[in-house]
Amino acid sequence: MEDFCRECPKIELHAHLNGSLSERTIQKLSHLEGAPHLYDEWQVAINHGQHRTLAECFEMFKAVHALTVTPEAVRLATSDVITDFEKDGVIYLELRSTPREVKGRMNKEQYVDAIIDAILSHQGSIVVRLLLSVDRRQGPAEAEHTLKIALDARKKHPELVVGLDLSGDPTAGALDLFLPTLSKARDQGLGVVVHCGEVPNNPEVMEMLRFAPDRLGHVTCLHPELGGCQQQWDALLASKIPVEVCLTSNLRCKTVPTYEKHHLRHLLSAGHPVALATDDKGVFCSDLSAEFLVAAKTFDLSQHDLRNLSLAAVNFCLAPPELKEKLRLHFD
Ligand code: 6MZ
Repeated sequence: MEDFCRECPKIELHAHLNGSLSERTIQKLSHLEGAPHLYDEWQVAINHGQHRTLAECFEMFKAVHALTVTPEAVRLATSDVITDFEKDGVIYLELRSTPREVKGRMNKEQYVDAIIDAILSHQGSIVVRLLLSVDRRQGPAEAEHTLKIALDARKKHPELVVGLDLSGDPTAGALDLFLPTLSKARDQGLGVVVHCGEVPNNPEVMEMLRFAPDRLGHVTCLHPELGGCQQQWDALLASKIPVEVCLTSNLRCKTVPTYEKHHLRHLLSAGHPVALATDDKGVFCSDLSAEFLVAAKTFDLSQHDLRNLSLAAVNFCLAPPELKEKLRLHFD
């Protein structure tokens, strides 16, 4: 089963760039920055993907952000992450990242250009697409700036920049602040994906479902057994919006108590569209094959079930029909 999970073609739809850096990449970046102590600090902080609260997970991102501070570092990080996913059998990757400015070293446009540069210069067969993330800790003006960067980048690389993501600390900000920007993105033909219900928040969840993004991330606290309520869960199932499921991330952030109690069980039994994803493979010490294996072991899935799950994720890619057709051929 382990070999099957690795060899099965996979579609990764929920991966944050800075959360996805491997130990080797962190080591290279700390050398590049001339600051080996940053690698040591990261090693102590990561402690092999130990379980920590969601708030502590967000502290981890600071340790990584201290290393991706120049266009050169961002290029290296992106290039390594793409290679990691390709080695893991991922044939299509939607990578997302929050444009970041580092005073005196790079602005947000240069940050995004560096990612695009790395994607374009990657030699391999994996197809990579980019979404820009709006961080909930930001305000509406910054969200608008991110949308502008996405639209400008799409003008230059129409196939490559495919959407906007709303992510960041789920206890910060309010959906209302960002809905105008997300609506504009949709009107401009960008895909919109939204982190939903990582912490219990009934009014916001219902508002997100009404907004109907292309995909929802996590939906952790919607089921009545996980801090949600029947009304929310029923609304999710009725919406048929595909869910990006991040098993290990949810477990390690302690938003689900065990794999067995993960809401994937209920999503599968309802036949709801789902795509397994890593979220932050570096921070949670996982990869997509490992997520497949956990799903198989926990929910008693056969190789046939896993193949179908992986193939179904093609339907939810922010990609044109011709590309989806090409991806499906890998499964034959
Ligand atoms: C919400 C998350 C996240 O954008 O700097 N991020 N947002 N929930 C999660 N679940 C654990 N994991 C990552 O990658 C890191 C950023 O992605 C978001 C956070 O805003 C984090 O700072 P980038 O490439």
